[in-house]
Amino acid sequence: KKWKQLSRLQRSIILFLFAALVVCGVISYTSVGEPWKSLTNKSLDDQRTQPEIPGLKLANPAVLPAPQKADANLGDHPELSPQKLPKPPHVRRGPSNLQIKAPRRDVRLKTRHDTSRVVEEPVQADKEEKTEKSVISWRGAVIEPDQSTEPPSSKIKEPEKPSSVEAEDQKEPVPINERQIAVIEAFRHAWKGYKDFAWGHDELKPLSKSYSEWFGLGLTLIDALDTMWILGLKEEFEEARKWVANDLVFDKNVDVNLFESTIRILGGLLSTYHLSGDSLFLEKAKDIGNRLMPAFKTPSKIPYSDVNIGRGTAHPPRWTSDSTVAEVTSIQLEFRELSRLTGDEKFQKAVDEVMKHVHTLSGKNDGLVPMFINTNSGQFTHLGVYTLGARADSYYEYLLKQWIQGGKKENELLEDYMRAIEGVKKHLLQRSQPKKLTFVGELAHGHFSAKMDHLVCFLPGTLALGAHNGLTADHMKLAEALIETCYQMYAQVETGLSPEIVHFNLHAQKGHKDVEIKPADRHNLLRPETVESLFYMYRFTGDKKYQDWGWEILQNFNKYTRVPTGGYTSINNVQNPSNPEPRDKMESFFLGETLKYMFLLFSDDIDLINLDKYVFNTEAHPLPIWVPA
Ligand code: DMJ
Repeated sequence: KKWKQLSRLQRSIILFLFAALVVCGVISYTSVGEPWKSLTNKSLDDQRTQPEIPGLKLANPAVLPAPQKADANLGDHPELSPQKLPKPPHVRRGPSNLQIKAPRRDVRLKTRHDTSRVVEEPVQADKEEKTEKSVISWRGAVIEPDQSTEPPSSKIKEPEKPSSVEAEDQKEPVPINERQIAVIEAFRHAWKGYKDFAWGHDELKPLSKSYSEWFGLGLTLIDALDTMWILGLKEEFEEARKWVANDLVFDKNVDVNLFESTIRILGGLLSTYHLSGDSLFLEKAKDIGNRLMPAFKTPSKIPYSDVNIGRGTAHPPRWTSDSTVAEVTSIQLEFRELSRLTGDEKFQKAVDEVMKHVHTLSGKNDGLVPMFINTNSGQFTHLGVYTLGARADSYYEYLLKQWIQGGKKENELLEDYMRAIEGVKKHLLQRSQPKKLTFVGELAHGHFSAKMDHLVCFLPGTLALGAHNGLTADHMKLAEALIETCYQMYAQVETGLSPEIVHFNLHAQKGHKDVEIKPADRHNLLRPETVESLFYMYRFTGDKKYQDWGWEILQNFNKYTRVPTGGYTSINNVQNPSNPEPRDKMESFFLGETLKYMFLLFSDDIDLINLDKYVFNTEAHPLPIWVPA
């Protein structure tokens, strides 16, 4: 009745107000019912949930996805956690984190003992993409970051995000296979020994169930960090991370070898930082990097071999003022990367100066370098002896790898590398009898020696990497010939394991193989070089024989070097299968390199450390390639 009494205008106003109220109500209901709409407007920091690992730092809060609980439905293998599907970030800064990607599926082992089956678990991609939660995750490992990390500053130009990353994010990850599972099992066995008897110490002595110290810095643990990440061993990684956070102290009155601590500790920390995005590792890398710098305070700026990292003093070995050529020229990848990450140019400057100086030195023989260099004069010493083995090996490796790391612009490095390979062809290559294996010998004052260190077996992999990066196809041919030789260094021996050094027969003799072994050389230290090269060869050719050769080697390591109570041991005699004479030592590179390269060799996933994005240091720690702008 009252409504009818109202004028037309009054009725219209009331209707309008009512309509407005209805519209407002709908809007406010929508924003409560679909919380992601309002979340997207919040800052990333507001969206973060509490991290599970205290102190785990996020490398770059601005661009990495926020953490999410990742422990639902872990099944038999909580360590191989299912990965959630983070929305791929479109901009990446700071550490490359090129391996932090958004897999569309997770791979889990079905049971601990059933090694023959691998189960793929579909991830509800669409559903999860709608949530704003995500994890820093990569392969099997899922690590939840802390909120409070400063992004690493970088005055030096940062690498661009490789163009393939977006496409790669859409790819299905490749399931791990039986052979990779066998590597995980071997790693766990080695780790058990280290954990039970040598935790926090440098090396495991698996037979005496104790340890040895070299620098007293938990060398094996640090060397193994990125291997655990790559193998997806989350629990082991977290436990080791805790040790790094709470117990790794560099302020110690100890002498360390500059080269060994750079490639194993600095390299290991940097690569773990890149893979995990956890700034703890960058902080530790900065600390050790700074403490190693006194080594460069020499009259020639060629670094001393040893540094006291607590006192800040450095010195050459007691008996000489020489340093080893390989040692002073194989620390560059790590120090250059440290400069890029910290913005502090002093690290790169120091190591670049060494390379520039060595580039100009006389005493080379068609690009081949002597083994020693004097820290006072800066000149090569002990001229006339040339090898690709001990004391020179990684000089050649790092020429190529620095060139790749720097975006293939530093021509002097490439020139020196190309010249050196020509030098190898001209002076050091020969063929053995009866199998006509191509091998790399040594030259001493004009005399050729048919001696080849197992260390030289890095070369096929390096040659293949060069060819992959556009260098001459000849290098690939040579790589193919040399990897066959390295394999024969295993296959022609009674245990199927290579000795430290072989001598090749240059003349056919009845009943003699190509490979001869002297009693002093018949030990095996669980070295990685052949497996490393097999990995490169398989990546670049897809020829399964390289995987099969690596598989044979793994089985022989298991047969002759595995210690039942945990760990693997170096052996003294590869020629005696009934008593290989265990030496009671597991070198850190067995976990840092040998098992990592095994796992990668058996993988068919080229994005499992993509070689167009990463370059491995000489201790198998992957560092990002800086892509030119
Ligand atoms: C490792 O420390 C490195 O690979 C180095 O370049 C050579 N020696 C060992 C492994 O054999």
